[in-house]
Formats: sequence, C-alpha cells, structure tokens
Amino acid sequence: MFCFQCEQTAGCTGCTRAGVCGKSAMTAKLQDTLTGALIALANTAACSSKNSNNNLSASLANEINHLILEGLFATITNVNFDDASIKNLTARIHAAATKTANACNVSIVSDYYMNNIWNANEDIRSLKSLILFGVRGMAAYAYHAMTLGYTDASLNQFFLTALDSLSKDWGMNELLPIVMEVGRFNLTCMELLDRANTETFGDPVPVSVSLTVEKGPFIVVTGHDLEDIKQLLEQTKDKGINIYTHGEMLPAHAYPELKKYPHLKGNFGTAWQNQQKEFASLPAPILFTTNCLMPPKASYEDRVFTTGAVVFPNTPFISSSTDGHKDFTPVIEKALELGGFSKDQHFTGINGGSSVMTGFARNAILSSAGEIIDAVKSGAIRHFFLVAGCDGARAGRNYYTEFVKQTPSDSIVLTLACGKYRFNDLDLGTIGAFPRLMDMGQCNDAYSAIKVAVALADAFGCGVNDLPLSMILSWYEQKAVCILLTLLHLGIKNIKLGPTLPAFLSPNVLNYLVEHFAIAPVTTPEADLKEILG
Ligand code: FSO
Ligand code: SF4
Repeated sequence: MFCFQCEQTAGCTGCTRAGVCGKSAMTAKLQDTLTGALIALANTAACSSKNSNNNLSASLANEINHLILEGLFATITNVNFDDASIKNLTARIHAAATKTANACNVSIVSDYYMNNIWNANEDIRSLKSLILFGVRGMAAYAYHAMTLGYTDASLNQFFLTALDSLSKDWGMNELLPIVMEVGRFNLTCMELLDRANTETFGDPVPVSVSLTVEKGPFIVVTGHDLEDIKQLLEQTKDKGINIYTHGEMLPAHAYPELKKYPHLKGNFGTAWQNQQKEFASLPAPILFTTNCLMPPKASYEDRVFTTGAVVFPNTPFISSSTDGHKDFTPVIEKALELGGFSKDQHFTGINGGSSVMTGFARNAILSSAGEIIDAVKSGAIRHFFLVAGCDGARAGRNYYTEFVKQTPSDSIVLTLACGKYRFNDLDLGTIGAFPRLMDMGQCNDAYSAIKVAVALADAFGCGVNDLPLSMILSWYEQKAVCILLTLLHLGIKNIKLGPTLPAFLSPNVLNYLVEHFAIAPVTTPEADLKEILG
C-alpha cells in the first residue's frame, strides 16, 4: 500500500504497510481501486460531453454526482474502514460508468491505475495529490449540503473535471491551475454549505456550552452533519434522553433550530484523537456522522453507531431512506439500556474550564462590525489571529495552546474546527463587549472567517493581506487541504502552517507556495508572535 494523504502519515513520508489511522493495506488498496473507478467514470462522462452527445438523463446525471461525492468522501482519513462497503460502492460506480457509456454511445473507459500517480515524478505526484486530496475534502462539504437539498451544477462539473485531470499526462503548467481551481471551487462549496446550514437551521448565535454531563440516559453525537443531529433531537424528544455534542458537532448548539431543543445539553470530550480514551467507560452510545472515527476499542465498541459516509466493520450503521429519513431507534434503545451516569459529572476542558463558547459565525461577528472597526481605530484591538484547523495526536501540537495563551491582551483570537479543543476552555477575558476568543464553528465555517476578513478589508479600504490579521493553521486531513487551497486562491499570504508540512508537497511545489504565498511552517509561539507583531 501507499498512502500519504494525512498529517500523521508514517515517518512524515507515507504509510506503506498499514495506516497509522488504522486502515489496513487491503482497505487502502480497495480505496485506490475505488478512486481509479471514479476517475474512469469522470473520463466516461467527459467523453460523453465531448462527443456533444450528452444524452444523460437527469436521473443518471444525479446518480453520477451522488456517487462522485460518496466515493470521494469514503476515502477521506478516518471515514470508511469497511472493505465490503468499499467494494459495493466501487461496483455501483462501475455500473454507472457502463450506463453512461451506453447512454452516450462511447466505449467504457477502464479503471485508472493509481500507481501511475504514486510512482510519477515527484512534482506531478505532488500536484495530482493536491488535486485529489483537495476534492476529497471538498466532497465531504458538498455531501452535507446535498443532504440538505443544496447542489450546484458548476461544482458537480468541476468534480468531474478535476478527477479527469488526474489521468492526464500533464505537466506542472497544466496541473497548477487546476490545483488553484480546487481552491476556487471549494469557496463555492463552503458557501453552498453555509447557505444550506443557515437557511435550514438559522444563523448561529453565540452561546456558552456546558461540559457537565447530567445524570440519566444520553447520546454523544460527533462529526459535521447537522441534519443527523436534528433528526436525532426530534426522535429523542420527551424520551428522557439528553444529547451531547462531541468534536466538530459543538457548533450545533448555536443554530436556533437545534438549540431550541432543551435536551441538547452540552458538549462531551475534546478533539477526535482523544476518543479511544474518552469513550472507554462512557455509559452511552456514540453516533459518528462523519470523520474522524478511530478503530473502536473493545471497551466501547458495543456502543458505537455510524451513519452517512462513516462505516466500520461489524458496527451498526444507520441508513437513510430515499426521503432522507433516518431511524435512530437502535441508538435510542442503547442509550436507555446503558442508562448514563448515576449522578451529574462535571467534566472540564483540557485547561480546566467548565464551559466553552461557540456561535461566532459571520453574522454574529458582522452584526458588530461597527464596534469592531472602532476598536481597531482606537487601538483597543491591535491584532486578529485566526488560530484554526484540525487537531491530531502529534506532540508538537501544544504549539497552538501556547500560542493562544501568549497572544497579547489587545488581540482577538478567532478559531474554528477541532484544533480549538486545545484552548477553547481558556478564559482570555474581553475587549469591550467582545470575548477575546471567538469560535466561528466547524472547519467549513472557514467561509465565515473569509467573509469577516473581506468585510474588514472593505471597511478599511485595504486588501486582506494588509489587515492586522494573521492565520496560524493546523492541518490533519483532506478538508484542511481544500481550505488551504481556498485561502491561496484568494491570494492570502504569510499563512503559518503546522504541526508539520504535508508529505505530499515536493520541494519544487513547496518552493512555489513559499515564493508566491510566503507560506511558512510554524516555529515556536514566541518566535512566531515576535515576527508577526514586529
Ligand atoms: Fe477535525 Fe476530523 Fe473539521 Fe477534520 S474532526 S480533523 S479537517 O475531520 O473536519 O476539523
Ligand atoms: Fe496513513 Fe493518513 Fe493514509 Fe491513514 S490516511 S494510511 S494515517 S496517510
């Protein structure tokens, strides 16, 4: 096997025997076959449109779009570990490719051989990896939007174009623009998901979320899918079961259509890499709606449930009916059977805090834009830091905790995604009416951060790079790749990235990013702060 798509890849170069994530060599091989089949499907769809013989029925086009998103999502780190379901998905992709070829009267394209990419010249491999991993991350966002009924034709077309490009014998000049296009289309995609989430569940409002788990039966929900938690909240109404968010589900507390449920009580645990420890003796079921699933330990494997794109062998999966309804009865019954804690448990965050704040999405912040601009003009706010991204197990990640602790008292720290659990229970105080630490939401809410940065730049009549704003990012898996490409597409410079740089950046591609965007690895909090604040 060969896989180097995430930050924890073995030896910072590549997993070759089995994945550090727990993925077996067989699963990795099947995921490669699946990806090769997706590329062949994209090739077939491309020849059908080239022949201007585009006879695809709406239902076949829809089926292709759905399979592309499902297939790409299944290969993201910590999502699907189940060989049978990967084989089944691959067979469905083959069937759709055959139907497409027949409908358009073109010959069937055989599966692309992924080793052509893994064994290519390192720069080509690097650029094709950026494209592939970027569209994998983007597919997760498009999938969540699709679940809520939001799609975008240009985005669907781009997934096919990007996949098709992976099989081409192209050089840097052809591939680099496609890498940047991934960034552009991911902005469209995050905007689509933002619209889907806010039009369905309302604009987030700032809330304080308790870390106490009350006595009695409860369910822990993790991942990014707000529709899943909505259906679960509806189905657990008046059943004496409380619901707790975990990981990337924390921002659910801020959405009016979710926070209205009184049994959505609080947040349990920290970021994904601590789950094997935190779930070990939990007297409650855990529902995984997206990544990041780690192979469950024997101590709690009987209470793990998955849904959506997440699949693990011998683990109950909650499927969706054609109208999108999911029946969470098995999870509910498990919660009642386990019964929860016998008395309230006062958990704390990593730094000892008993609650965390969330809900500072674009609307919440921009509704106070006037006050923020005045505070910058008066000197009350000297600098903004966006300390954002994914968490992970690597020891050097306490850089982010230390960085936030050392930010000066006249600065604001904006955050999002699961890396925030390293510091989101800290009390950094306030500047006027604003908390110094504001959580904007999930990783896809990088869209909110972009909207806020662009609005501030407009207000000050400057570019985003001229604002007193620095981006200190942490990456782990492929969603971070597409977000990074979006920031580069927007021309944002001087991003600091850690805890290590991606193994799939070749020296030449990295040089290109450094020359054009001045991207740099994080060093130490002291040195980075000194450099940023001059
Ligand atoms: Fe974290 Fe996992 Fe949002 Fe990622 S839970 S690491 S980029 O999947 O999704 O931040
Ligand atoms: Fe290794 Fe990451 Fe690939 Fe898993 S996803 S096999 S940890 S590089």
